[in-house]
Amino acid sequence: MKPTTELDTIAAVASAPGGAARGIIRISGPRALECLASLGGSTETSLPTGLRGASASAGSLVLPEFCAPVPCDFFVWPCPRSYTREPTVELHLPGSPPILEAALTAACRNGARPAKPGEFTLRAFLAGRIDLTQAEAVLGAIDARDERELQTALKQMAGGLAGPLTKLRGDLLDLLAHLEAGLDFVEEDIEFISRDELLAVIGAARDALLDLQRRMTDRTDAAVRPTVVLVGAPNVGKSSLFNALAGGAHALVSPQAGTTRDYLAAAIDCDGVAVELVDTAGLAPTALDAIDAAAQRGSREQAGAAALTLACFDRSRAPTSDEAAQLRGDEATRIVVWTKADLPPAASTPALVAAGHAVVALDDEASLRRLRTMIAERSASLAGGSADVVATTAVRCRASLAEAARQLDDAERTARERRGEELVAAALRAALDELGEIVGAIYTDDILDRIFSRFCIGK
Ligand SMILES: Nc1nc2c(ncn2[C@@H]2O[C@H](COP(=O)(O)OP(=O)(O)OP(=O)(O)O)[C@@H](O)[C@H]2O)c(=O)[nH]1
Ligand SMILES: [Mg+2]
Repeated sequence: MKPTTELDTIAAVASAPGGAARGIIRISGPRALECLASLGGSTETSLPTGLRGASASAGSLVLPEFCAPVPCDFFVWPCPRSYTREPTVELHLPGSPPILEAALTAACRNGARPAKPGEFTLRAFLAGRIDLTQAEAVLGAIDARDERELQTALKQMAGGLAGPLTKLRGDLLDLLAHLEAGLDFVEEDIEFISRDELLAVIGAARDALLDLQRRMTDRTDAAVRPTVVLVGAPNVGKSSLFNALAGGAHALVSPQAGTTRDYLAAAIDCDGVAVELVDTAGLAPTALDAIDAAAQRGSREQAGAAALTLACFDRSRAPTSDEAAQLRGDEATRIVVWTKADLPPAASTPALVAAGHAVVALDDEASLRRLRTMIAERSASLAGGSADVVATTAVRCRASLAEAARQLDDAERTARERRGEELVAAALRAALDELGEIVGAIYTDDILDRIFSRFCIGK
């Protein structure tokens, strides 16, 4: 998703899908209040502009699809108090899907367009309301599977990580400003910062960084490497995927079903998370012979002992009835992987591909990279532990934190050895760039895409 700079107004159903007592339509953007007025809501508030908080009024919505007006509470958040820092309106309606759909259509007829997944949170990030770690925490709270994960996400959303990172960046920026001022006045022999002060600030920054690294790595550095097992019917491409992820031709691959008989393991690194990847023999409802039966027993044992399974399905052919039954499950301990995505999909498969599934082709490095990230995040979140950072952030930021720490070490050594303040400044700048990537002060479309495309529409 590209960061949108055009100022259009977006609308979406912000409540959970399905029927409920209440349903919410959220509208955000410069024309949100006009849109509200066209829908019949009041934009009046008795407070002067600037002091205005949220206002609420009860009324009704006239929708052409229905013969009677629909009761509606209108909530208005004037700019910049809203989540997106844009004028924002919420329509609280009876939570019936046809009513919500009609209200969304009405909003889109009156100046809004349908929001993309995560676009409200993307706008909150682009407006400087939250940093990237907080955006990831929003996703972490939505996806939390238990109380502990929810608490972790809520702490991070409240700035548990953004706060120390902002302070650290501020301290390093001040230090850099002093150093650069000294470089500008090098002829005058004015000392802007003493070497002891310089070393003290770098040392404190290094400690703060170590603390952040510890908070992010407890969860992902479990003493026991999690076992990730490839399972699926014969010939779906498990061994080929094993080779692609493990980086080499470890497992035998052939067009003949039943190629793999014994399991094979390799230690691999997924985005900095070490896992044990295991390839197994294909599982079929009935075994062909005694060897096949033994091979399948081995596969089931491996799958049973796995921390995480990669359940593989061939996207280029329709699933068997056995596979269709397996697809209905939704477990935290497995990732559904659709293989052979370079081939045309079978007619029935696109409808079965759900959010959270991986779609991979061996010749598409980006699809393999996404799968590695999914494995890392899921393993990290399953490992639990004491980390107080959501798994998505921990996995995304590990490399940046390690590089920032390396640059600070470099800065400290250079300062100690008096090898020139230009070199110290260069190392500090490199460390700041890495920290900037963590909070999103420096970002690429690719990073935003990876984070925000996982949100659902309306968040
Ligand atoms: N076009 C295409 N072919 C693939 C892909 N992945 C695997 N294949 C082919 O699918 C066939 C089966 O691949 P394997 O990796 O041996 O499948 P398997 O699931 O390990 O099979 P068993 O060991 O028999 O259970 C081979 O001919 C592969 O070349 C892919 O991404 N695209
Ligand atoms: Mg195989």
